[in-house]
Amino acid sequence: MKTVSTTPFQDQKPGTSGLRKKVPVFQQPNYVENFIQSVFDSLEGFEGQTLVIGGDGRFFNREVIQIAIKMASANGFGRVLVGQGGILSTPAASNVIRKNKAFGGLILSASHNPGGPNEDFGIKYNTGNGGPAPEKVTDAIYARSRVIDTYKICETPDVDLDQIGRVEVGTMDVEIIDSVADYAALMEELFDFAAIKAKIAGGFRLTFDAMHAVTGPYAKEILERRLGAAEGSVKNFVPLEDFGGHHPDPNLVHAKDLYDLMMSDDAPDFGAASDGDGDRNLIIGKGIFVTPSDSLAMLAANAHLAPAYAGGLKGIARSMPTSRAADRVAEKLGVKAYETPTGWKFFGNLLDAGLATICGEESAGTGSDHVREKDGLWAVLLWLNILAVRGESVKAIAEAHWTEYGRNFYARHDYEDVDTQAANGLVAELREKLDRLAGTSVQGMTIAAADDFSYLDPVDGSTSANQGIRILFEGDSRIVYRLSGTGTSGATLRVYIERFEPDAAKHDVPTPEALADLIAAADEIAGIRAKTGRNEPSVIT
Ligand code: VG1
Ligand code: CO
Repeated sequence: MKTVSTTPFQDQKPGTSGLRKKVPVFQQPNYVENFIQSVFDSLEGFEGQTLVIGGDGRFFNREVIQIAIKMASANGFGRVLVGQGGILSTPAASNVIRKNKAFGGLILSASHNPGGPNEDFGIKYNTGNGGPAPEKVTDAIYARSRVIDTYKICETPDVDLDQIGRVEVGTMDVEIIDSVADYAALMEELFDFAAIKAKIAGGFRLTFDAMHAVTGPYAKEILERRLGAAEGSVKNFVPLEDFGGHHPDPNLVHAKDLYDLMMSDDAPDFGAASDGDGDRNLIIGKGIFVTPSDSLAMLAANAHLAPAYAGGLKGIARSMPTSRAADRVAEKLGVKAYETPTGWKFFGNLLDAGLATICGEESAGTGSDHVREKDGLWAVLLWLNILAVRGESVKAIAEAHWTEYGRNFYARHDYEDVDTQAANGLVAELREKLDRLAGTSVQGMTIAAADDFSYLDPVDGSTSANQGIRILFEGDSRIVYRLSGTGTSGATLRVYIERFEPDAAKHDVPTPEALADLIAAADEIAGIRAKTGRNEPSVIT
């Protein structure tokens, strides 16, 4: 074991979901070591305890895992659990942490961002509940990273990550574990596999695009081997270091092939995809795309049809920019609805305290209290369970839902890689005029209220301010503006647009049409075109 002198970096501030940078940034001498040591220095009481390490298999994953193992040993962890080949999906890692009562875990991923020598990498620390470290921990990590002057590492040979079994690194045990087994077992506990299997055996066809990312092995095992989906139902199932050159982002832009197939005449009954690290989900029925916000609401409304949720939900939580469709379900179920800032770390306390059972974000993230991360395959399986029990199509279920609850038309417009100063200026100007907006009218609509979202955590009493600007119109339409905390170049402006339509006769209007006046209002209020120089968003989801 040795202690190495180092000099701090000033840019190791974790964002919405861990530290994310371009690979060459992480490859600077001591960059990875400094950050991992800053994590360890911010924790107390891990001597002799277990640390879980795994990643989404992207470029640089194996190198960082070797460093993390040697540093965990030098810092006094007693045992490290590593997914075989360095692979653990984010929800699977959360499960391994919980199941083994580990002290915490390091998840190596930049999620939906592209991978490769010049693309993105990320490191995230999760606590013993299996969830992303809360802000007080990430703030401490950042503070430490700015002054750190030494790190500890064992000078030992690399561990063979592909060989399941146990080895020693210094005095620490390293166990290479099956990446899929525990997760697949958990899914079998939650859902009615027999019902889904029978449905598939009866001719129900599904397709799942793993996007050459981490869910490939999980989806192959669960959907094809355990549930009997035809071989080939799971596409792009070999995790690649560069995701085949694509963005492993399951949206209508990057999973366009899937979308086109699902809209075609020979579409299967159900289509889905997940992202780089397996925590997101895209759900497309034959001829219908289900927006993530709607999917959250529909899953919550039907969750009782799956064994794990047969006893009902304790509460439903959504991130602030997520549409309010889920709130309407909570109201009907007579349970509480929670509104948190963007990022899964804010759901942890609600789940731990038993206040919420199902959580979701508009960014294709849904999950429950089974782990402390959002979970892509979980959402797919809950949908399949619901479809098996109801015996209706996705389209029929969605339309019936809208008829019952009304429809929240929804879209997110992303302006990527915008000049950072311009983006900050746009938000600053919005903040400055917030107090004067209420009562004014834009595109013929009256603004009822405007604020900058601040969250008071009901469990630990902490406050998180400046979490996004909300413009609420009379009639319950809404525009939200915020800057992304996961990008690695320039700034990304996200504009979230939502309109509630109670009238079932108007539910089949195309979304862009239903939102046209709000889209125009979003530009008028914030001056997006003028300030960013962009005439249209880079991505619409
Ligand atoms: C985005 C999404 C957010 C999600 C986060 C991590 O954050 O908007 O909802 O929790 O990514 O998702 P931001 O700050 O860029 O808007 V993932 O799949 O990285 O783990
Ligand atoms: Co992800």
